[in-house]
Amino acid sequence: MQLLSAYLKHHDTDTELVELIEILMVACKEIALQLREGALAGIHGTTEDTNIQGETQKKLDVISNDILKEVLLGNRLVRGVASEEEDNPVFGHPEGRFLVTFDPLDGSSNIDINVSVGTIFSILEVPEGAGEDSVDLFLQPGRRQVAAGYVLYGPSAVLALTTGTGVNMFTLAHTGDFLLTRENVQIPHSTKEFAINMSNHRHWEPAMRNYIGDLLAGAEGPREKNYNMRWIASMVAEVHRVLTRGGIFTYPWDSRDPRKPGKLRLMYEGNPMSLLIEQAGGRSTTCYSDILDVDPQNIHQRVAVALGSKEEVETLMHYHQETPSIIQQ
Ligand code: P6P
Repeated sequence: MQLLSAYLKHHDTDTELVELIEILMVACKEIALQLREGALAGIHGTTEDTNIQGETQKKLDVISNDILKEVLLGNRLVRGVASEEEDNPVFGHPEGRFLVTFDPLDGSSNIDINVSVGTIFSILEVPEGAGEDSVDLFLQPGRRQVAAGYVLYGPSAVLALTTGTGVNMFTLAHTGDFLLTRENVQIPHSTKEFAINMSNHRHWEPAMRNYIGDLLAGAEGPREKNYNMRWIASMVAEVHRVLTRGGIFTYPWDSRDPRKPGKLRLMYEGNPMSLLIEQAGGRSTTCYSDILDVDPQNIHQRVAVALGSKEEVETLMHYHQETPSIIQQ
């Protein structure tokens, strides 16, 4: 079994990027340890605070965020970080080459019920000729990411990582090492499994209602096959399932708050997950266009997401091309 750092070096990964990924994993190992303690550590439950998203912060959201900030901002390679749990980016070394965005503990509403959660991360480079510390340094389209991945804290802790030449998975061993357990992950192009929060059905665009309705019609319907459904309410677990066996995961626009393009955040959920999915031969879109091409306007902006098996996502996009959108631009 190959160690993470040996694998990356063997594949000629930029040595400073390898160093950054290694320290990211130091933080994720600490988060995994805190999670393993569970209720014993007295860190379940919520704080009195809400984040910029208006979500009540779980104690472990804050703990995970602090671990990542401390480890990353303590390294000379890191110019700054942006987090779901921070109103604004936090800057570190003025000469730092990299910017890191992250959702420190995605799916944290699942912590108290002991269901899988994860850390999602995205690595960008400081643009050539960039000036002062500013949020603008981060506002780069997802195709500019130099690396992206997540650590899923499930029955085992698994890192899924891309540095732009495919997706590989590494499992955290009891020794504290991440060992290669899946190389060059490829998503099946077709699927019979979809993931969506069905309780929002009445709020979706007509195109999404038509698409899902045809999946539910099964073999007797226009798709001519029976589908299965999953919904874990942890994007990291959903994406891991899609990378592992195919499928489509979608959190589309809905009319509950028509001004919001979607629930999920572009810079530290949509973009990193989209790079992984594309690198594994899948497709990741807003339902209308590729997420990696979205031009970010603000660090916490939201995005509609439909990602997974290429043929299935392209079929969903076709439904959206055929039916006029009701979203006010
Ligand atoms: P809902 C978790 O809060 C999250 O951001 C994603 O991880 C997950 O896919 C989604 O929201 C779940 O949303 O509305 O089903 O609770």
